[in-house]
This record gives sequence, C-alpha cells and structure tokens, in this order.
Amino acid sequence: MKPNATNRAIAGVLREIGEYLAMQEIPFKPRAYENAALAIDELGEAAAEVYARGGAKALREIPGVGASIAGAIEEYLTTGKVKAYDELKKRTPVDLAELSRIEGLGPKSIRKLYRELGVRNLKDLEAAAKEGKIAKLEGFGAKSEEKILRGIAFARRSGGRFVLGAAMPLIREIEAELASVKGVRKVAVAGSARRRRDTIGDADFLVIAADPYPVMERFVNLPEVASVIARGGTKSSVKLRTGMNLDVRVVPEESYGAALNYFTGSKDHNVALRKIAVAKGWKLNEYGLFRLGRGAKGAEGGAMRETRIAGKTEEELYAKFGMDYIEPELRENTGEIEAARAHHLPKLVGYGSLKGDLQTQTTWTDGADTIEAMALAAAKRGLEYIVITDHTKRLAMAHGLDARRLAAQGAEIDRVQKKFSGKIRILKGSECDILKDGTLDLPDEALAKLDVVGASVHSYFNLTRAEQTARVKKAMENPHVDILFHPTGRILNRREAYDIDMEEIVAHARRTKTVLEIDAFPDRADLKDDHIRLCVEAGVRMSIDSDAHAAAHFDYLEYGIAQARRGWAEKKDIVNAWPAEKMLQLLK
Ligand code: DGT
Ligand code: CA
Ligand code: CA
Ligand code: ZN
Repeated sequence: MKPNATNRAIAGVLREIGEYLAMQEIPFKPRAYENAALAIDELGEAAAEVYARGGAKALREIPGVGASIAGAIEEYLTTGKVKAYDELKKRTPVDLAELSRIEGLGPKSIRKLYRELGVRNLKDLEAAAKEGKIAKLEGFGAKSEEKILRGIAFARRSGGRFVLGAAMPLIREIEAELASVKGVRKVAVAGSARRRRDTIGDADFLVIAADPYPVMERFVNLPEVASVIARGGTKSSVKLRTGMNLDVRVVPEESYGAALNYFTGSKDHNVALRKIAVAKGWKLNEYGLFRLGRGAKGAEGGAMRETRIAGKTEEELYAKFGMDYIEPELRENTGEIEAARAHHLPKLVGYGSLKGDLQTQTTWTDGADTIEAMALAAAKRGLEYIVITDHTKRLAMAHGLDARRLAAQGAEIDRVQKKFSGKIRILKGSECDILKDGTLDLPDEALAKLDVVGASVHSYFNLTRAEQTARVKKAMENPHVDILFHPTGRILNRREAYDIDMEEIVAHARRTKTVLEIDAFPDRADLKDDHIRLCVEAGVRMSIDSDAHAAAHFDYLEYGIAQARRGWAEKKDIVNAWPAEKMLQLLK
C-alpha cells in the first residue's frame, strides 16, 4: 500500500496513459482516461481512502472510472506502479512532457511527428522544422511549421521554467508529505517559489531532521518522481514527471535560519549580504553568521577563530545586520537591503487581505459557473464583494454580451443579490473589449449603468508599439473605463506581451485615474512585478483580480497578492484591499 499516492499523482498517471494511448491512435480509450483523470482531480476525498474503504468496487463508483481504469488505480495504490503505463512509455520513447509544451502540439500530432519524422524531443522537432519537413507533412503545412519554430524559440527563451500557480499545489503536497516523515521537525519551501517569482526553475526544500535517511528515502520515492538525479546523505535531487526538478537538503536546527536564507536567495541578495558581512569582518554562509578573530593569544599568531553570532532564524540574522526583516518576495537586491537598513521597507499588502474581486466570468460567457455559484464561492472565502465582468460581443467565441444581454444580466444580478443580501455584494461590471481604434465594444450608455468597467485587449496583438500604446491610452480616456485588465496581454510560456510602452501607460493611468489590474490568473501574472513597482512609485492604484472562469479559481488571488508584494505594493496601492464603498470612491 502506498498511502502517499495523492489524487493529483493518480490523475497525472491516468492523464499520461491517455496521452500515450492517443499517440497510438487508439480510439475512445484516451478520452476515457482523460475523463477519469478529471474525475479524480475533482474528487472530494482521497482515492486512496475510497479504495481502503471498498476496494476496486468502490473505485468503480467514481464517475468515469470503469473496471480497467479502477484496476490501474488499484495497481498504482498497491504497488506504486502501473505496468501498462510503463510499457506504453517504453514503446514510445518520446518526451511527451517536453513536446506538449509547444503551443498547438497535442498527443496526436506528436505521434505523427514521431512516426513520420522520428521526432522524439525538442531538438529533433527543431531540426525537422528547419529542414522544412514538417511543412510537407499531411495535416501540418508551412503555417504550422512556422508556428512550431516560434513555439520552440519561445520555449528556449522561457528556459523550461514552470508557472508558479501551476506548480504550487504540488509543491505544497510534497511539503506536507516530507513534514509527515518520522523525525522531521520542520520543512520549508525555499528558492524562487518562496520568493514567489511568477515562474520557477525548480523547487527547493529545506528540512530539519535529526536523521536525514528517512527523508531521503521518502523524497526519492515520491509518487510523482520520474527519475532520481542525485541521492546523497543530506541532499538529493529528482525529476518529476511534469519535467520539473526538486532539490532537498536536510540541515541541523542551529543553522536553519542561515540555510533558509541562503537557499531562498536570490543569489544577488545573498551576494550583497555577504559583502556587508565581509566588510564587518564576519563570514556568512549556509551554516551561519560568524565573527572571525584571532585566538586568545592575539596578533602573535593564534589561529583564526570563528564564533557563531547568528544562524538559527532569519529574523536573528537580519537583526545582527542592523536591518529590518526582509520578506522573501523582496529579496532581489533591488533596493531592499538599503531600505531594511534605513528602516524604510514597505508594509506589504497581506495575504488574505483582499475584500473583493473585480474580475470574474460566469456562464453568461466563457465561465463554467453561474453568477450564484460564483457569489457563493466568493462569500465562502470571506470576500465582501465581487464584480461580474463577462466579455463583450467582439469576443464571439466566448458569446460576448451586447448591450441588450448585458441589461438582462443586470436584472439577473439583482435577483441573485436578493438571495445573498447581507452575505456578499454582487456588483455589475464588464470586461469590455478595446477595439482596434481604441474605442470600446459597448456604447457609453451601457457602460454608464455599470458599477465597474474593465477594458482589455484581446485582438490585434501585432500593432506597432506606438499604435498599441495610443490605442490603449485612448480606451483609458473613456470616462467610464475604471480599470485596464491584464494590461500587457502576456501568457507565460505561451505568448509574449504585446509591444506597449508601459511607462507611458502608467503615466497615463495617473493622468486619467485609471486603475491597472494585477491579473492573478497563474499564467498571466499581468501586471508583472517590475510594472507593479512602477505603479507604486507613480502613485497609480491597482486591483488584484482572480480573472476567475470557475468557482475554484478564487484560489488564484493568492498569486496576484504575491506579485503585488514582489512589486513593493502596500494596502493603499490596491483598491480591492478596501471595502466596497471606499473601493468605488477610488474609481473614476
Ligand atoms: P530558479 O530555481 O531558477 O527559479 O531560482 P532559484 O532562486 O530558486 O535558484 P536555485 O534553485 O538555483 O537555487 C536556490 C537558491 O540557492 C538561490 O536562490 C540562491 C542559492 N544559491 C544557489 N546557487 C548559488 C550560488 O552560486 N551563490 C549564492 N550566493 N547562492 C546560490
Ligand atoms: Ca529553485
Ligand atoms: Ca534548485
Ligand atoms: Zn481578458
């Protein structure tokens, strides 16, 4: 029995089996595995518990789980392996994880590229595309070849990094898993994940335990592990099936603070701290902060002696330097060390401090849940208000609203609001498309009736910098437009921001009193940290919105807060850190 096979791990294996089957061009089965994976993902309890309670029979009662899939789950729960999966994987020596990161490449096209051109990985793919072989392939053509080449260039530039919000749930599961190992006193996530960068290269864990052996043992046997890169006595590295690497280090309690500081980074922050230490005649490393001095005999040649002066906690470490505690999100050596010495660090907007969410979509357009379901979920999370901001008509794919349907939605919101009176305020809003010429997709009379108007670009990403900037500035000048949603349009690992002069936009936001959004949807993180800092410095207000397309997406607010903190934002900078009345006053 593998009690540590989480639903996420099981779903991951099922999904991959589905993908491999799809590559074999086997009909129906891939979809069945994909559906079962979804069902396991959304299961209200651990599949391991379902199995413990009623065996394979109970597993079959999960929607979408038939006899053979129940068998695979059972095999995985009891042996930690699925033979069919291992065989499929052996038969198709293709790096699915790597190749499916290229936009537009699914299991079927990957299969075809493998069969016809022998493409196994990114390198093969690039060679085939450069030789013009993909253009000649049936069902591909010159356009897809070009797109693939662009996708590869993009994957290279983004350097195989992982979106924080996509990786974090698994990182937290693993953190809890390591914390449950016998003898473990403490586990911390360090590195860029602790600093909350929008993307991370790998995940770093720090553990305090008297005996590192069981920690290493559990770590290399985590169910998500694809291969062990290195296993040592106190540190190890593994590669997960998602392609991400994990590092773990076990440290003794007395150097925990110094180790946490070291492995949290950033490297630039560490280097700057170490320089200060050296100037004081100290030494700083992952084991502690030490004073260096001659032995008792003094200058005549007693051996250099090290005295530990700090290391158990980070607080103690910064205090020894005469600095205020520096939150991990700020540790990039971009002025935080000077500010900490001068006791001028910002009081960062707190996690869990948002009172509302100003961008949410519903079943009226491309959202998965009704106004009511969204309101209920938001209220449960303690939000005091949400704004319903469905798309407008230019986005035909999402069934965008015209003025007539927007009015009908308003009536529906009034109806739902009655049910929720005293629980949550449901405000009327819109995510109104900015047209090519900078005018808006709804008439002013329609916008005037709304509580909050967001405007955003979903088309003509390829305008010149001057054109794009002028277009967006024009939309900001509309007196009804309160917020510019996802201001740069980037999608992490998929699409570059459109070319726009953000310094101009920030200055214009100040002139027109337009709020700039920090879209918290994990692969957007838009505004990004540097832009947020520009806003803070210019006194431009921001909102942190989930851009939820389903009730579960309110979880994403956390990632928006994280980026706001990386941009040095305080509560005063964030309009929805305030109650509804004050927030509405802060708008135009
Ligand atoms: P990532 O993984 O690329 O998103 O970024 P980090 O910051 O997590 O970097 P990683 O995983 O290579 O190393 C974790 C931390 O360990 C890093 O933030 C600082 C520390 N560290 C690693 N290598 C060095 C080094 O050569 N010098 C110093 N001072 N610190 C280092
Ligand atoms: Ca890292
Ligand atoms: Ca690392
Ligand atoms: Zn949008």
